[in-house]
Amino acid sequence: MRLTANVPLPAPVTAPGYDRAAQAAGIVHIGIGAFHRAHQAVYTDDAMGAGDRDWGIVGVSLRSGDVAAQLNPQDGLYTVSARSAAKAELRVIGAVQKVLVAADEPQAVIAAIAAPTTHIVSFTVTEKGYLRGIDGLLDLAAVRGPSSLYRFVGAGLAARKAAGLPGLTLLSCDNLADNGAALNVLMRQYLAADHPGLIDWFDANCRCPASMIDRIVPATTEADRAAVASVLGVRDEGAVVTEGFSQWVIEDDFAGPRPCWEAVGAELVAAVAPYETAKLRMLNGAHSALAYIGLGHGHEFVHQAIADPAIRPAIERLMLDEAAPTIDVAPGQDLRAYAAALLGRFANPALHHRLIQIAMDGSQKIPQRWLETLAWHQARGSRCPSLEAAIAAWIAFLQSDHRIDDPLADRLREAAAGPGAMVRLFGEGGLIASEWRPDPAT
Ligand code: CS2
Repeated sequence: MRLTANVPLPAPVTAPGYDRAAQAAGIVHIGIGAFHRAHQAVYTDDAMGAGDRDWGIVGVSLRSGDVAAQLNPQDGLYTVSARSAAKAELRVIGAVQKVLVAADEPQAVIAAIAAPTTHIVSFTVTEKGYLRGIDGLLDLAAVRGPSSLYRFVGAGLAARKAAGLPGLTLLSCDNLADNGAALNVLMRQYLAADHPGLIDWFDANCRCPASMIDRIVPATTEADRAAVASVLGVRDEGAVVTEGFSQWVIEDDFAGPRPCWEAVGAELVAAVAPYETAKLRMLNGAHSALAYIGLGHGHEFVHQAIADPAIRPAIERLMLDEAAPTIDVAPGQDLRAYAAALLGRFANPALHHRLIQIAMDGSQKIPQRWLETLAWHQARGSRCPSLEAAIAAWIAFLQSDHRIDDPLADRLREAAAGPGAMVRLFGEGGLIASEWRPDPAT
């Protein structure tokens, strides 16, 4: 038996506290992976539970039918398990109404974006999903391909304009530097190529707020699904497992209505940059360093790598001595406390967060996680021994027998082989655009 709206839930499991069937869909979310289900969908479920209405989510997968096959037979329902060493809290989330697979039903995706009830299109498509070339600009060949969010959003916006409907908020929830402005620039580049008549309307009617999103969400395993089934009494193919911690800081710049997320823990602020930069350079920067250094030491999980006395001090230095000084903090933002909290989160033994999951797509992650910090120090004549060790560990990873899961995999392997790898990767005209220049002797 599967989890559905008709299955009674056992007492410790929290159920949606509102009439799901009565809610209109106000959000289309593109890239409905585990991260969205454990983070933004939970805030939206909480907002509807607190009395806000009509923020149902239509999820979209661009290509894979996996999440649709998990959630559609379950009426969109799934569980979130928040795990620490001490406890696991289980709740059922009701915010997702259905999942569309864009490759199979492109018109349904465009119709959802163009629906009068839709006010927000949000994204968790990962760094590579924005289809930027090495120069950071939109890869115009890739945007015409099957993994392109742009075609669907462009067609949906064109339909809204033609119908005289209001514009939309396009909300990036990915770990890009200045994600809102980045999406805005890329979207305008796409419109200039395929819908030039839409640009003025887009500028006048749409908004792309920045956001900092934070919750550690390892890929769900079969053991996780079995543990959830043992509590629920039925199978939940869409189950996600995460930590107790969750944070969302959003630039308060919306084109129209939005859920009252601030009533349920999100922070709506004028400027996200201090939080986003701290998160990218400290949390994600440490994560990627733990991944490559940890794998080099034979570890499998984040909690093992951070417990290793040969690794932990370098990670502390990376956060406090290398990343923290580069951040222009907001009033009241305490980076020492932030680093201490991050060390505690990384140590969570109940999460089983695989280093190899974090190691994927290094070419897309390393610029905002490491290179901006390195460049800041280089401009001031200081060095970053921990980040330099992390770079060396990445190169060793590229030279190793590990499968390289990265859109630039073949070119990275080639560039990393043999002496001079640093310069081929990060030097003038190298594979990774960088303001930081490695020592030519390396
Ligand atoms: C991780 C992130 O996989 C990765 O690259 O660094 O997914 C990280 O777990 C999240 O950003 C935490 O909010």
